[in-house]
Amino acid sequence: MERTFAIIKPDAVERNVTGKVLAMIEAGGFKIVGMKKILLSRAQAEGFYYVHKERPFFGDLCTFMSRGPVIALVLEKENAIADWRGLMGATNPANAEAGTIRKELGVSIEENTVHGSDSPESASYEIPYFFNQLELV
Ligand code: YYY
Ligand code: MG
Repeated sequence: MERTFAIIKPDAVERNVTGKVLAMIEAGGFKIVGMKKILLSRAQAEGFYYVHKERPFFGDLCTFMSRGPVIALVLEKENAIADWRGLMGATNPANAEAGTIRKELGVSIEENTVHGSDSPESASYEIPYFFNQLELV
């Protein structure tokens, strides 16, 4: 079994579609082993996305991610990291495949509804950024 880290981003929480995302996660065969609602500070968003700190979109991304609450999740499944990236769809919802979360619910390349770890290394950073071991069940 593999674990990955996911976020339901502020655009989805604002539009009351967290339940739709969670239903797609469960229908996709993922077990939710950790879940919490949190309002990130600007500094916490910057720390989470530090790998992108030199990118031109970094400032806007951190403003967006801290503008309202998010749902942080740890998902478990065989091949969870790759399978969750597949269910999310391409970064830009306009390029995402039908049936993916970003295609169905995404608004724009920035407000693209969900985050997912892109490798075991990023999952190892992102999961403990949000959860301690007692919160993963
Ligand atoms: O992993 P993923 O979320 O699909 O994309 P990343 O390349 O890691 O970028 C993180 C995040 O940054 C993306 O979900 C939206 C935002 N972003 C953006 O606003 N504009 C871009 N040109 C690229 C990414
Ligand atoms: Mg990424």
